[in-house]
Amino acid sequence: MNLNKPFFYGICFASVTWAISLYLFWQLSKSASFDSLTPYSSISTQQEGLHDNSLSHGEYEKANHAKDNVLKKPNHNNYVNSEKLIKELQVVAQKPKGHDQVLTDLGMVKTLGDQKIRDEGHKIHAFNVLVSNKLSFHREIPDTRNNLCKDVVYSKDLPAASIIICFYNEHLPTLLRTIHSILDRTPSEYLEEIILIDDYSDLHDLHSNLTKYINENKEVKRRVTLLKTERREGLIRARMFGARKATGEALIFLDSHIEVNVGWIQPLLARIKENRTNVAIPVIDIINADTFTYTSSPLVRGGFNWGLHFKWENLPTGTLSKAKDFVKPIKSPTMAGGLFAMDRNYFVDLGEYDAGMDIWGGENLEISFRIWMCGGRLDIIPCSRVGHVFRHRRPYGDPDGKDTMLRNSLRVAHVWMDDYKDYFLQQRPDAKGLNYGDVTGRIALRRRLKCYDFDWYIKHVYPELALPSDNEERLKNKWAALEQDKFQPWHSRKRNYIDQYQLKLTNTSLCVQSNKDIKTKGSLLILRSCLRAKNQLWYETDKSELVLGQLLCLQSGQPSPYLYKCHEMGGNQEWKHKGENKTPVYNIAAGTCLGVDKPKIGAVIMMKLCTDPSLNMWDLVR
Ligand code: UD2
Ligand code: MN
Repeated sequence: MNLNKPFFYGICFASVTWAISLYLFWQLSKSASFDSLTPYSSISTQQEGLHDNSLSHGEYEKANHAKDNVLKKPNHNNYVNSEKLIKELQVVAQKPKGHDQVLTDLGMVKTLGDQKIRDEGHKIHAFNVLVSNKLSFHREIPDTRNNLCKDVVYSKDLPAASIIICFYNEHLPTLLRTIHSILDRTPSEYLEEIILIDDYSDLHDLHSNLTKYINENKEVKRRVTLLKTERREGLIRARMFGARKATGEALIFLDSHIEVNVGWIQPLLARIKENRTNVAIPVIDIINADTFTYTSSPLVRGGFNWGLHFKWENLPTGTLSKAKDFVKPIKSPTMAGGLFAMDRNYFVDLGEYDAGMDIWGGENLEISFRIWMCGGRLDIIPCSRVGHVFRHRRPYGDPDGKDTMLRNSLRVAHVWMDDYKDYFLQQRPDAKGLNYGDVTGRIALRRRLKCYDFDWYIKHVYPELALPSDNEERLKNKWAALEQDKFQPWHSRKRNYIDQYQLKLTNTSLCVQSNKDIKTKGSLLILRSCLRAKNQLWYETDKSELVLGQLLCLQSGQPSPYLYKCHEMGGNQEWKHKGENKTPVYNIAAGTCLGVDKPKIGAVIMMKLCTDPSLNMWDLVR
């Protein structure tokens, strides 16, 4: 880069000043933002806020049918059972010291080089590699188990596990953090081995760098076996490939971008030891894809809809009525797919996976139906917690461009669902005529295992599932059973405003205003002459959101921020400033600041490097 020296020193000076001022600011505001890791912190004010990505209920249903489906985060709003007990028992996780400061600072884009790493990382991995690159492989995460879990004593005599992790083009530091979290938090007597399966990744140097890392680290080398498939198999066959090499008594499947929490493995293994046909799922905590903050997930269970998309749902009424219910296994009709523990021989006896399935999707419902219908059971284990990076989109597809989720789901429907498959086919008319390959082997398996039929599964395992044929009365009862419609005190919870001001560009009389009406989602922001009007009045919440006219939140975007429904999940709606005049306004997820190209009326507000003080300093006009 051709930078002249004064300019370069100027940038350095500005970054240092900016970093110091942010640090001071966060020191001051630490206590105010401290509870952002508690389960109650992400409770939205409205029912619509329920689901991830600020979708309304209708939009959520639509998104569930969207072709490019990704696994969505479980949402804290799903808490419905015995509020008081939950408050007492559910963790208020303590953040490791300095947690927030470290994370926000790491996300800051300080140079054009940072920007490039961030943007390219987003394209390939769909998460913030800039932050992940800088985090320790051994970082501390909050212990999100409830207090009762901490007192449970498990037998020492537990089966040892082979951990199977397949990956395609995974971000190396994130994968290494996955591995180290396992090595750091798993007593060695329970860890038979970690088997990594590189599913024919084509990312430059990934395989060789990983091989080198393993060879250079004794402890890693002793525990980890790295395999590579001979062609891109997809996660289903790649997992089977790994599982067949495993020697541990138990198998634990994990994704390649996770961090296991304290004491995660014992409750899973203990559950398998009770009965070899028990399949155990940890609670999947949330690692924010924008910031890598680790937060606790609520106790919810797995369900599905008739588009055969997995969904999180409320626990049935009464599931959490006594304290001990918070450590007991929770029956789950389905699993999300990525993280579960199972006896190895039972996995084989039950027919592994459907090897006719490609790349991604559907295998989680297939194995869930198969477990329940063929004599096993599936439970979520509240005392085992594993964090997973939930992405907003899947950054890869099928090499031939097929919709593998649809094809795989068709196989599920034809093998396992009997007449109920018609509901799926009605939902997905585009599945008609699609070649789903040969399923005779899987039908023979079902016969050999003498499995119950799908009607049994619906009636005994998932009676709460709404059927398209249900009348209004029956639907109401089913929803009531899941407490979906009951009074939920937090729905009336007000957003907590802590400040209000106009954002005026320093040394001008121009303020940030919505380009369109303040009710318009997606509206950009522009500079206008300052006027004490609703479309210039920002309300700051205790979650560091900026809500224009108490309606929509300011959300970072590329290249410009815009107004969007408040999702209360932080990240792209989380803004930091010094609380006084001449402050940058920094977005946590973007790592950049509010700024403009020129200080003139009509200039569009953009996300800019925080290091250019002339066009990104703001006065807070209260
Ligand atoms: C969820 C599951 C995931 C899987 C999927 C449905 C969790 C936390 N994750 O989606 O495990 O069950 O639903 O199929 O429950 N991979 C390969 N080869 C490929 C594609 C993916 O090895 O061709 C790896 C990938 O690197 C990752 C794992 O498979 O480690 C799961 O993929 P994902 O993270 O994209 O899936 P996710 O979490 O959206
Ligand atoms: Mn994943």
